[in-house]
Amino acid sequence: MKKTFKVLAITAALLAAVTVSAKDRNTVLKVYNWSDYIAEGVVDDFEKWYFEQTGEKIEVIYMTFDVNESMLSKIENGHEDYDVVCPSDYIIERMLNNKLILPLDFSALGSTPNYIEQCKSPYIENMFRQINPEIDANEYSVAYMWGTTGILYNTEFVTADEASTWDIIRNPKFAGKILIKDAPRDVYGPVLIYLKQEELKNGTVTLQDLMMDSSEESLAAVKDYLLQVKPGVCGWEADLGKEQMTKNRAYVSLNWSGDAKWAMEEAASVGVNLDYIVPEEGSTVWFDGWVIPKYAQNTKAALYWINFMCRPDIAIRNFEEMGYAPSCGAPEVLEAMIDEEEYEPIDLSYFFGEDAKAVCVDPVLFPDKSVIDRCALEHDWGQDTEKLLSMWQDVKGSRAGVVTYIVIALVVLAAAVYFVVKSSGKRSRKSSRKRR
Ligand code: N2P
Repeated sequence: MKKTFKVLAITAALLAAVTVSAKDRNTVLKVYNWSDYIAEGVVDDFEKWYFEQTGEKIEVIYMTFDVNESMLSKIENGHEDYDVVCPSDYIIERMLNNKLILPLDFSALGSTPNYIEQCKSPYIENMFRQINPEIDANEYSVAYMWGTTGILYNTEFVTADEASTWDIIRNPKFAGKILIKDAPRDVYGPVLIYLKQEELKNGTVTLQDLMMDSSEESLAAVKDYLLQVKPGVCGWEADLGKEQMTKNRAYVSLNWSGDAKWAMEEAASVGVNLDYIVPEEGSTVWFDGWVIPKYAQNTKAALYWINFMCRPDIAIRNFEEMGYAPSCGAPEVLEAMIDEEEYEPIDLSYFFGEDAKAVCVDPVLFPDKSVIDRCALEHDWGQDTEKLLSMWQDVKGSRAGVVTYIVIALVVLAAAVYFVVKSSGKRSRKSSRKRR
């Protein structure tokens, strides 16, 4: 999303939020999505399409977040009345556990085509079943985008060998040129996988075990590792990192595959070469899915929104502008991904079905099965999430904290000196007037 568009969208959302209370809630749809996660014009097109389908007017209030946990807190603690939100897998799991989301009633679509059904991919359905072993997340959520977590790197300064291990993020050779995603779980997972690589190899732990591991010992080990990483980090970023990479301001970025894809294309257009690897030790695979929170007030329009996002042409538009892989397994989506001049054939039958045994698709977005097999799904930690968030603050905040205190102390000191000098100046002027 272009910056000006983003500013306009935020301003419009704020203005709309102020006036919404006066409006009939059935004519308003409150969408809460990740930033940089929808193509320009799609929101307007939804409003038109909704009217065509239902004969009812709808105004979308589109709001964005950058961090899963802050989005969740607005709903969990703030009971905000968003109608449709887009959390990641482990947050969907938590929302299911805490009964924060409503089951989807597809019959409410009436005679409108059901694009959700047409979009189904066997892989996505299966992974969604794994989100929560007791409740089938497919009945509560529809995947939007998905991907892996890996290393985006500048091929002029970094070799594929160097980028194929998570150890690269503390490699002193790249100090000052390393970006880390400001997403605690997506950093914790890969670091723990790296630290436990021997145990993974000899089979004493599995990737799945590590995704559930919130033990004090593992939290301390990851914290210790991240404190070694920190001196080389030039930014903990939610969205800006991809652009920094295209401008050569950083050479290594722990990032999501979709940001990597966007950055690789932008960079290529200005002569910068970037590539993306899922390190050999293993990683996480993530899915963001639409859900209707229990405090929603317009569940009908929310369902229509989810359906519209699955319409293949909309899924393709969102992918083409944002770079993230759509979770829609429709043949039109596969067709749009194929580029025989650019990519080698890979087996994507796991995602698109038997016809996709050898298709020329970008492996950054749709990795072949061997990469998927070394990636695991994150799981909710329940109460222990707090421990992770506080560890994350400690790691990111410690040095900045000291610097902040020093700056504050200097400002206070300077102000004190200024007032002392000023008042002694006044006193001496007064006494010299008296003397005259
Ligand atoms: C895009 C956010 C992507 C979220 N700005 C990945 N889980």
